[in-house]
Amino acid sequence: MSDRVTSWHSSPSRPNFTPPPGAVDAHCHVFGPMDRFPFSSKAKYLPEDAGPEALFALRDHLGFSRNVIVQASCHGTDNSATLDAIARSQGKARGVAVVDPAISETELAALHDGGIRGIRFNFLKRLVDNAPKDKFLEVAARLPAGWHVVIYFEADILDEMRGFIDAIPVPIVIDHMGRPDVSQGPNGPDLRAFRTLLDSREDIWFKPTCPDRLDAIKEGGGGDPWDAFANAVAPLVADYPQRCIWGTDWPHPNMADEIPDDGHLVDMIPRIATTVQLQQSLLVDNPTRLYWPELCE
Ligand code: 0GY
Repeated sequence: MSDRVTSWHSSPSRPNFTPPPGAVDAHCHVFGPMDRFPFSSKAKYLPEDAGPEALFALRDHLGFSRNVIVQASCHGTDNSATLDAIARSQGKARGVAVVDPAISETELAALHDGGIRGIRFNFLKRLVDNAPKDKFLEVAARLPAGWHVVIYFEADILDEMRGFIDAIPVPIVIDHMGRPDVSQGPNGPDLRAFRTLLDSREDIWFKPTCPDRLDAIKEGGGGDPWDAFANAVAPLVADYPQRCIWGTDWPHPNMADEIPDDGHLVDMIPRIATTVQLQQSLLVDNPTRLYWPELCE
C-alpha cells in the first residue's frame, strides 16, 4: 500500500445555507487515528488520520447538530474507531457498523450500546473483496430491534441487486442513491430504475448525497457547482420527502483528485430540497426518526 492520502479540504468555506436546528450530517466517516485504530490489512486506500475532533469541528463550522458516522471500508469490520468517535460525541453521534456476518448476538448488543443503529453492506469492487449476499441476509435477520441496513452499490448492478434487496427484512438506506449517472437527467434510465426500486417498498430510504462523486469532472461531469446533480436529484427529493437523509461524506474517501469544499456541499442542500419543509424533513425529521427515534416519541 502506498503513501497515506488526504482527500478533505483543509479550510472549507462557511456555507451560505444555514441548516435548521437539529440538522444531522447522516453520512460521514472517521479515519483512525492510525496509531490507536490501525487500518484493515484489506484496506483499498490508506488515508491520513481524520479523527473525531476534526469531524466535530466541521459539524460546528457547517452548522449541524449531530453526526451519523458510517464505518468506512478502510477499517474493515473493526468498528473501534467509529465507536470511539461516537463515545466522544457527548450524545451527538450515532453510527452504522460493518460486521463479520458471523457476529454474535452479544456483540451486536454491545454495538447497540455503543450507539450503532445499522449495518452497511458494501458492493463496490474497488472497496471490498467480496460481498456474500447469503451471509448478509442471515445477519440482517438477526439485527437488534429498530436497526436498518445501509447498502452501497453502483447503478450498473441495480437489476441484479433487486432479489437481495427484496429479501432484506428491515428498513434499507441506499447510499448516494445507488450512484446514478446524473448527466442522464431526472428522467434518465438510472433514476427511473431507482424510482422503481423505491416504489417496490415503502421502507427504502436513500441519501441524495455526493454531488462531488456523481458529478465529478474526473468522471466526465461538470464539477463544482454540480449543476447536473442538482437538476437530476431535486425531483427525487420532492417526490420522496419522507425517505431521504443527507450527509457530507467527509472525509471524502478516494476523492484526493477533486477534493470538495464542504461548504459548497452544504450549499447544494437548498438546490435539491427546495422548500423549508423539505429541508426540515431531509436534515432533521427523517434522520432523527432513523437514528434517534426516542427523540420523536
Ligand atoms: C463513501 C464512498 C466511498 C468509500 C467508502 O467505506 C468506504 O470506504 O464508502 C467511495 O470510495 O466511493 O460513501 O464514503
